Amino acid sequence: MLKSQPAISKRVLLIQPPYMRSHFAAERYIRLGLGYLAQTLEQHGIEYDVLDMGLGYGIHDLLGKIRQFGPDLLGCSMVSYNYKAVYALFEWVKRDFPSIKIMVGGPHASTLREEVLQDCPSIDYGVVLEGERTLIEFLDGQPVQNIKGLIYREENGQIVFNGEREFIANLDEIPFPRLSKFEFDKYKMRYGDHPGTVSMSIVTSRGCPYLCTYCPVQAAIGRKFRIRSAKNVVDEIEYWCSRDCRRFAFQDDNFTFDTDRVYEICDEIEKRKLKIKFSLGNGVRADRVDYTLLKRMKEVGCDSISFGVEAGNNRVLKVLKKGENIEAIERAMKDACDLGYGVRATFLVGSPTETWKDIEDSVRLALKYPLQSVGFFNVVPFPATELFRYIEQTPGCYFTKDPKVYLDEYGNLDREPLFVTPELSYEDRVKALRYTRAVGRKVVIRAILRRYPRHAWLLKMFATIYYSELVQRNLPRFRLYQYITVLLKSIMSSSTHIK
Ligand code: B12
Ligand code: SF4
Repeated sequence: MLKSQPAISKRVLLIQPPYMRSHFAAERYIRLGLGYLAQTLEQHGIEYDVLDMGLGYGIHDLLGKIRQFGPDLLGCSMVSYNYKAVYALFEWVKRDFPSIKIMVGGPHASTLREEVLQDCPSIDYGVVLEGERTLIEFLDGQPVQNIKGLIYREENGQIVFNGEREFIANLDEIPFPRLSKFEFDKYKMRYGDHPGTVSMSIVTSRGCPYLCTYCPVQAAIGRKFRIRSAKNVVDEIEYWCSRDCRRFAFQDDNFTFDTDRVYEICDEIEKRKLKIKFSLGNGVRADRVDYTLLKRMKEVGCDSISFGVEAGNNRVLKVLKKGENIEAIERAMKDACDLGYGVRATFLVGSPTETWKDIEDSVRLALKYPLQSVGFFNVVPFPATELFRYIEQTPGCYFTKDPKVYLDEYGNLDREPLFVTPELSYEDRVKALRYTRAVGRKVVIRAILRRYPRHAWLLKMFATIYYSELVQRNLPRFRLYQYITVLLKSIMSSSTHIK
């Protein structure tokens, strides 16, 4: 257990930057990384506040908050997307409040490490991987050179990384987020099956032991798989039920890796008579579920599930080191559809060695089962992945853009290939992305028509316009589009999906 210490006099402002350019702008997600840090500060009696700029706050709101709260440390959680705008935000803060120290953590700092401080002189500290213990040691006044997980600048300007710290082995030891300083009401759903309540995200494990070549998760939170016990997880669910939440989203990278634990979680939900709905939207591995487990999860409220399929045949799955085969994937997709789940499948388009024929296999699979939606994603090579190194080192492969540029932009780069391989030219990649987007539209329109057959022609017309290239290319940055997207998503996910 992290030892509780006497109150530390430093004041901390935790922020999540805004992501106004992406379609995530309209959706209000509670940031669990910040939530965990906030709870740890609370446990240690440290004065802190939170500003989630994703709720529509701009630089002037941030400066106002700093003026009013007077923090010594600004702690910011960052993904790489949009990082240049976030660096600009820090420069602004430093101009107006030069004595504030700025610390960044999250996937961007964990992946790019020292480079982050090199590129942005306004950042004083970086934190790699889990932040709870590093932050507390820092606030406790321990010498910076002794704090594992910390990146800092020496007086001569040299940037030093102290090396990774050991992972927290037992996640039950850290308190789950209670979000007392978050503007909780602002995350309430406007539509969906429980409008007026918050759809609560929960993370029940950290890390993933697999070695998929394209995956940024290992760099972001580590390979060592660690869990919270079923009791601890359901304590959190029960806590949120007491605050009126009824819908939950498990955001784990590999929720079903330990299947015994999943059964225990189901039993515990049932034992405590919790009437909830939950989704597994973050890509479950098909080889870590079977019919019995899917059925059990369904019985206690799981109604939608997303499979990270990635490719339509065993050859490409092998190249991606996915560690599962297409037979297992098909079986899981079929079982989930038969059980009445809202099923989503996600694919990569243009993986190393992938050809048109392989892409046709993905398309065939996407159209084979009554899926609720399908995502075909432009492959983004993240630094620190095997895929990134493959493109750097393989003859005939090259990046079409400087990674530093596309990492800032990729949230909106689903039309522009970021690398080329000998098997698939740039032009073919553009065509493949357009083609698979059309398949994605077809799957969603089919799902809408299955759900609402009586309004078929009207819905088909609306969906055809909404999913058209013209709308999808030009309108996502507008508020109205973003609201319609949220509405559409919640309509699609708000029924019980019984066939
Ligand atoms: C859930 C999730 C989302 C959800 C968030 C919903 C929610 N309620 O939280 C949604 C769907 C909104 C989302 C969106 C996006 N996501 Co996302 N997401 C995740 C996921 C699966 C889990 C994040 C999480 O909650 N982890 C649990 C918490 C406890 O861990 P944590 O956030 O990492 O925080 C810990 C440490 O990082 C550190 N830390 C974090 N911040 C700070 C700050 C300070 C000051 C300190 C000291 C420490 C610290 O301490 C925390 C506690 O230990 C991760 C995968 C992963 N494992 O990281 C991808 C991941 C973070 N997402 C990613 C991406 C790319 C995106 C998008 C850009 C996608 C897109 N194409 O637009 C958007 C960005 C929008 C945004 N503002 O974040 C990438 C980031 C890669 C990178 N290097 O930048 C990841 C790694 C996965 C992936 N497959 O690509 N995401
Ligand atoms: S893609 Fe999924 S299974 Fe593969 S390493 Fe990443 S989180 Fe793990």
